[in-house]
Amino acid sequence: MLSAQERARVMQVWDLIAGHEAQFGAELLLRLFTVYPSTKTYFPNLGACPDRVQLLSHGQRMLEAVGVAVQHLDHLRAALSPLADLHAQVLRVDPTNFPLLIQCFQVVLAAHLQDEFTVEMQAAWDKFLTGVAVVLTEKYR
Ligand code: ZNH
Repeated sequence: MLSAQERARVMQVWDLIAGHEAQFGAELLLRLFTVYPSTKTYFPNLGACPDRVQLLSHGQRMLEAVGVAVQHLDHLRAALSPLADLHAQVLRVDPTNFPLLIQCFQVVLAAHLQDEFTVEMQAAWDKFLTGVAVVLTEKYR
């Protein structure tokens, strides 16, 4: 669980992203597909030749879900339950992909926010995203 200080840091970072979900999300996906090409196999419409409009639209949906998680830090499991069903039962994304996305997310944040994205913020954000990934992958069993 996140400490009060970690929560504050997660919120602080989210305030910098909010309103730019599509751009951050598109960059995240492009980075994920480029650095870890195997992740493209899950996105038949998007991975092969990433189209800017689709990257923005899927990126926005993904980041909006992250925003929902930020608003429900105490109830991640309940808030993300439908999304967990989708990833486990429909999309069947292998859980090993989540740490790859988390890593790319942090690089995108660092590239944008630079000195504003402090070591402490990265630590809090890593813990938060790992919590989200745990919820999204726990219905696989
Ligand atoms: Zn995911 C989808 C989120 C991870 C793959 N996703 C999705 C969506 C969302 C999300 C919101 C949409 C839904 C609807 O529409 O309903 N994800 C998310 C998050 C995360 C994720 C938050 C983390 C953090 N995913 C992921 C990964 C992968 C994926 C890692 C792989 C690699 N997803 C996916 C897919 C899809 C999704 C494939 C589908 C797409 C379409 O639709 O096309």
